[in-house]
Amino acid sequence: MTRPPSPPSSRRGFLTAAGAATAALAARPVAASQREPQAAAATRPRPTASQLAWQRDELALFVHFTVNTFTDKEWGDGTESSRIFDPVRLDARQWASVAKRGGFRSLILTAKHHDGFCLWPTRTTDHSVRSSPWRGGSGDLVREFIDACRAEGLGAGLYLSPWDRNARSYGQGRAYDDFYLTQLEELLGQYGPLVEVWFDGANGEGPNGKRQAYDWPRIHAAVRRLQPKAVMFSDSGPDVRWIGNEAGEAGTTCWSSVDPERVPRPGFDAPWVQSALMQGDPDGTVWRPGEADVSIRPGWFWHPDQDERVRSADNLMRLYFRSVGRNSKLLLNVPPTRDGLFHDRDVQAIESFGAKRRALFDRDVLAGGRVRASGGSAPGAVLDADSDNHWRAADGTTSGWLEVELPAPATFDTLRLEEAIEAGQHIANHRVEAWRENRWQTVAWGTTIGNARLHNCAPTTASRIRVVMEFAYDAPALRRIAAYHSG
Ligand code: FUL
Repeated sequence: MTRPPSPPSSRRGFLTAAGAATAALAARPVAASQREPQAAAATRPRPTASQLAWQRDELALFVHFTVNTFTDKEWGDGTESSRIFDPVRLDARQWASVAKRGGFRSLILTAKHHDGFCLWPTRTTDHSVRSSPWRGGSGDLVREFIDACRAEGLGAGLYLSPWDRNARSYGQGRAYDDFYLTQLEELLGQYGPLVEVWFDGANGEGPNGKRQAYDWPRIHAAVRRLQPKAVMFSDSGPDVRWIGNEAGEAGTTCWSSVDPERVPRPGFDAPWVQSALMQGDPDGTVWRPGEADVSIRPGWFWHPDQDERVRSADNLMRLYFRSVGRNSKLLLNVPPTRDGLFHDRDVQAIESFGAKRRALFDRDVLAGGRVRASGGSAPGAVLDADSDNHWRAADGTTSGWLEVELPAPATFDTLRLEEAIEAGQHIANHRVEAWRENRWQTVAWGTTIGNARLHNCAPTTASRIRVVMEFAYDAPALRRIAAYHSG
């Protein structure tokens, strides 16, 4: 969520460095005595059905495409001619089928970026595909995109930049609000159900040198009215929050609850914003899980000189561990080329990322084990991948453990834990131990779990492993414990 005047690259660099420092701090174990729960258990926030489904999808693909693709820029200034937009081989079905093969469950398209060029034939301006040579001026890229997502059974989302460097009314208050709302209503009303609406925080000057104060309450109300099941993304939600950096990394401690006062609106800047977004707040009053957006290339848009700088599949696996594996959702940007297709290198990286993930998580070595727990109900549910059931410690407890005993020793180097977050996120620390040399040895540990927590650990062979949770804000509940071997 880059904001002017900082150029995107410098902000990204700053955030990455700061992220490392935050992660180091957060890695310290939380002493139970230092954190007393402030929200009573019954009032702790919990996800809506849409927020839960959104997070369980884990992976979404971002598609940045506009006149910038043809001018080799990251931010257009709004003076670009529509005539330059001509992606002669454009095929949104390629985008969706690559996404599908890579294991992504939805795609989000920049229907309008800061330059104001609209990828659908809007009634609000001539600055759109209608005045471009593409499809003879009769194309609708949003329609093609949505049809392609549907054909693959994937969710579709749209990005409509509030900052518009082309619109004459930008910066004039109500006149631009009306213009923006009409665009939003076209997008939300004409293309069927959307899973996500993406609001960028950038708020620069328009063609008349003025800045617009966006009417967020009106914007949010329109989305709720027209797309009640879609989640709204921005720095400050209301449904899902930016993770605080463009490196695709959640904090090693990451709560889905937040204190809404700390980041009150999109584009808000203050020294605490990054850590508030990366880590969330265990005492937060609002459920607002994090989305980690990052590009597969250095830029958000395609630039010919970045074809050699596409992230590798291993790099994407690392990102997966640092986003999805830290209770966040990964939104990975893949920018189409001037042809309107993903570049071969990007396609290869996405497909091989998909293959690597499938191979790593193919066989849970704990399957078939026996589970005992410190108390509570249904411990065996944590080994059942096909069930939505979960183990929950007895009411009133704020700690617990689960032990899995296998018929024969198994080797693993990767762990996946899932908290049953339907009733909120409560677990503040956890440790995974293996019984070796006649004692429990810690193989991995951390703070929050949330929707998913992934750990790499040294290759370990054992027939008994246990997960210990020393402090939770309410009875700990786990949906899944799984272990895998990458070898
Ligand atoms: C930022 C924008 O300025 C970038 O161009 C990009 O769209 C990124 C995802 O968000 O705020």
